[in-house]
Amino acid sequence: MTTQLSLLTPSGHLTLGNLLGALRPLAARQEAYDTRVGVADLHAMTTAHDPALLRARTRELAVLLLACGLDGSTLFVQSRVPAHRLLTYLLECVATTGELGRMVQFKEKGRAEPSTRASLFTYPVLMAADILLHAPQQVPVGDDQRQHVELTRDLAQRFNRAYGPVLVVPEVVVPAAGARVMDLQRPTTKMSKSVGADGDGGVVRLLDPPAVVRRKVARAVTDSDIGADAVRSDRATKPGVTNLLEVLVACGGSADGVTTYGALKKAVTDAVVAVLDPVQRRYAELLAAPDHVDAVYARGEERCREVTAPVLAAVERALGL
Ligand code: AQP
Repeated sequence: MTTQLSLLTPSGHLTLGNLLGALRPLAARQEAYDTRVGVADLHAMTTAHDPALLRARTRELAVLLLACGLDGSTLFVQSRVPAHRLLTYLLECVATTGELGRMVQFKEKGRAEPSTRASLFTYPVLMAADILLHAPQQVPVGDDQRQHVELTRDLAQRFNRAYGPVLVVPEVVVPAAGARVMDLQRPTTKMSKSVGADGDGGVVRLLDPPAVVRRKVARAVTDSDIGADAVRSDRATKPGVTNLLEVLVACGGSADGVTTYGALKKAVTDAVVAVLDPVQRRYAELLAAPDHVDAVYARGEERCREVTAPVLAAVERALGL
């Protein structure tokens, strides 16, 4: 059975973008694939972090993955599968500082800062370890992560050439028109969970109550078009309206007969609230059943330790350890 793998970083509260772009497609395919979904807590430590907040966000994300219907998947918290950290160091012995220095995200996020953590520099290697340990044949990626998956392929190929054919070189696949939800206030930027509370008006969180969703959608940026055909998609000239239409359709609603921005926002609010409602109900039930959540993750982590151990052992052997 083909493996599909996805890790989500607990860098904030999950958003509607994470649900529509990642969790829902994963859940839809979880029976057809050996689906492994991880909470990437180690990835949330590449910039200054608060341990208590990291722990709380990790737990929230873990519970939300279940609430979003991923009960048919192998769920795990990355730090509880030590092979991820162990393989990272071994791959750092294959990666070069030159190629890591060329990673766009490192350049953008902090190369110039003397206080930049070394882990921000090496995190693409951790990501490579995440992927190579689980040996998926294909890795679906958005544009922002493509460079990191290319690095993963390079490291695997270099390793195999130098030390023997141990690692599965994954193919990069661009997911078929996956939903890409844009920020409601800055509709040319993707909706992101790490946007702080001050800029959070454009970000719909999975745990936002209906009144908050209504307020955020009501304030969503549109444009000053008041023509009879104002409600239409055009990413270049009407990014806000286009985003609302896409969210509406992705949430199962329809824009048929919708002619004003007010009516569009009402339809979007209703559709989003209807999608979030079962997630929020299930989340509340799971909060009352912490032992169940713990058992699911303990089982998933045990399985991950089992399936990753032979990969790590083969790498160690090949390297002469
Ligand atoms: N706006 C979005 N629309 C569609 N899909 C999205 N994803 C994220 N934002 C959108 C998908 O969710 C998964 C989360 O991966 P991640 O936790 O590694 O972080 P990310 O991709 O960088 O997502 P965020 O929410 O924007 O986090 P921060 O703010 O920490 O950078 C991925 O599958 C991603 O494609």
